[in-house]
Amino acid sequence: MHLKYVGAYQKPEVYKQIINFPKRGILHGGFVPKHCNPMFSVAIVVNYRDRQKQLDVFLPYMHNFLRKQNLHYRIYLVEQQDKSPFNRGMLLNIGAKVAIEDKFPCVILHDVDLLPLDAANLYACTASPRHMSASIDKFRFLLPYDYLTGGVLAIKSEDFVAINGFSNKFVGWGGEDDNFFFRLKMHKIKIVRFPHHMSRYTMLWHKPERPNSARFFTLRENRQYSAINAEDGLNALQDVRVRVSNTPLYKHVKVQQRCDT
Ligand code: BGN
Repeated sequence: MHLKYVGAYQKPEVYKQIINFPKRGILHGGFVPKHCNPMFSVAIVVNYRDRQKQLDVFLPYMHNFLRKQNLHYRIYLVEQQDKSPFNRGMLLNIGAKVAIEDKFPCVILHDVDLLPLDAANLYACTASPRHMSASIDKFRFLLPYDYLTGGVLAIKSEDFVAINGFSNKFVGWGGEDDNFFFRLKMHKIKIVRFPHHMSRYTMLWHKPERPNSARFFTLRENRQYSAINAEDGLNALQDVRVRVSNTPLYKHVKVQQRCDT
């Protein structure tokens, strides 16, 4: 099939790398195909709190979807267990850190309310970070803006480390992904996308989150004093307690902030 890559949709170069994997065919929070050698090792890192109904749909759907792609993959469910405002950036930092310590060369940062609709949407990293959820039903399958990186993003672990992950300062809804784009830009890392018809997702319904009004300020501050980004991110996760356990369907990364208010 001839694919057209238009505008924000560029032809990506695929990044092939595997790591040692556990026994084939066995669920260990993930999967290794039985009948072929996988070309990709991928950690799916999911930020989560209190969305049991969505999780009950997400997990079986994703395992079915991913198993068909013949990948070596593992799902990391990163759960914020304290009552402080939700911190997506911090959770993704912690989940990615655990996955990178497990030697995964590629992390896919994934919201729990998004389900991929196209089998061709390969859950693997490209040479440049790939924004995977470019076409969501909630946004009438249109990309809201060109530099959006929220929803689902595949990024090589080395790039995630190079930009120091996400800021930990965006609490509540919004902004952390825009700052993430700014971090990529500062490091001259461009994002790519698969074509529209390979990037469709459906969003599971939930009550709208209340946007955090401080996000404008934090975004501006991080832009103005860009050195902040080097001190706030993957390298600044001291104030959290992290416990990791294994379940058949995911590796559970439980997060509790020490200064819980
Ligand atoms: C944007 C949010 C993103 C979110 C997308 C899609 C902000 C920052 C304001 C300048 N950005 O508006 O975080 O992923 O919508 O929902 O709120």
